[in-house]
Amino acid sequence: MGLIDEIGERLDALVRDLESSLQGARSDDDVRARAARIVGKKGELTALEKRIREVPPEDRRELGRRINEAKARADRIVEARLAALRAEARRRELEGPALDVTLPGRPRRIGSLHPVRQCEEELLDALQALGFEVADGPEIETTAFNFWKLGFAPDHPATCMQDSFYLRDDVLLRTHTSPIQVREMLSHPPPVRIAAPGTVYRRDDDVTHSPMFHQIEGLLVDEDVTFADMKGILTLFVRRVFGPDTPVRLRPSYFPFTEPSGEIDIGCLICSGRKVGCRVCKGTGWLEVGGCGMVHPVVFENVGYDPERFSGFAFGMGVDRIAMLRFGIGDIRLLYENDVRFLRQF
Ligand code: 2U9
Repeated sequence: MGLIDEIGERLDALVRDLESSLQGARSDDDVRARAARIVGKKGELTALEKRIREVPPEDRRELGRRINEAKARADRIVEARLAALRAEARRRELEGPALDVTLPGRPRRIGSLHPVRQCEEELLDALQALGFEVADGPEIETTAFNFWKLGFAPDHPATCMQDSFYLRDDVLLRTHTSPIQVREMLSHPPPVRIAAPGTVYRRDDDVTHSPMFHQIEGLLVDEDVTFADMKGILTLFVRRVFGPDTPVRLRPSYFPFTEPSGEIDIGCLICSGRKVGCRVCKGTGWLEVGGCGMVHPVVFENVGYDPERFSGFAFGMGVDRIAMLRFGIGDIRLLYENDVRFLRQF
C-alpha cells in the first residue's frame, strides 16, 4: 500500500472515531472539546495534514483533496451532533411541566408621596385656593438676601457661623424661604401674593429639630392691607387645612422682619381642648403651627417699595413640624431615614 493510501485510510478512521466519540457528547461544549482532539490545532487530523511533505509531489494534489474532504465530513458530523442536541433539549422542554398559570404573581410595591411632601401639597393647595402663587429660589443664598434686606441686626444669632451653614463669608445655605419673597419683590412691583415653599438649613439637631427642614412662607402686599386682613386670611387658610371648626388664636411674638408679629396656634388636634394628660399640646389645648406679622417698613424700603403707600403681611410655617403634628410622629429624624417600614404607614 502506498503512503497516500495509508494516510487516506488513517483519515477515514479519524472521521469514524469522531463520529462515534460525538455520540457520547452531552453538551455543546463537550461536542467542541471532543472535535478539537481530532480537527483542532493540535488534533490528530491536523497532524496527518503535515505529513503531506512526505508524499511525492505528483501525489500531493490527491492527498490534499482527501484531507479537505475528511475535514468537510468532520464539520458536517459536528454540526449534525450540535443540531441533534438542540432538538433533544427542545423536546425535553416541551415534555416537561407546563407553565403554571395559577401561581400568584410577584407583587410590585407601589410607592407613595413622603409625608412631608403630602403636607406641603395640602398647604400649597390651600394657599393657591386663597389666590397665592407659588414662587421659588436658590437654596444657596447671599447674606444680603437671607438677612440684611430682611432687617436682621448684624449681631442677630442666626447670622453667626454657629447657627447657619456658611459656604463663604457672605454666602450660606438659606436659613428660611424669605429670600424668595425678597427676590420676588425686587423684580416685581406690588401687589404681590406669593407662597414660597422650600428646603432650609440651620445648625440644629435633636428630636424636634433637623439641620435640614421644609418651610412654607406666604407674603401679601397691596395698598390698605391690615392686621385684620392677616387674621382673616390666616383663619381661612388654617381651617381649610385642619378643618372648618378648628379654633385659631394669635399670640404676640417677635421677628426682625415683621412688626407687629405673632404666633398662630390651633386647638390641639389630639385632645381637642380637653387638655389634661395630652402629651402633644402638653396640657395647654393649643398647638403652634406658624408665625406671622405685618411686613416691617424697613423691608419695603430695602426692596424699593414705598412703605407709606403699601402694607402687607407675611407668615411662615415648618412643614415637617405640621407633618409630625398631623401624623403623630414624635421624632423628626424618622422623616429622613427613608425606612420603608415607617414610610409605608402614610
Ligand atoms: C419677607 C418679609 C417677611 C415670613 C415669616 C414667620 C413669621 C415665622 C417660622 C415658622 C416656623 C419659621 O419654620 S419656622 O421655624 N416663620 O414665624 N415667617 S413671618 O416673613 C417674611 C418673609 C419674607 C420679605
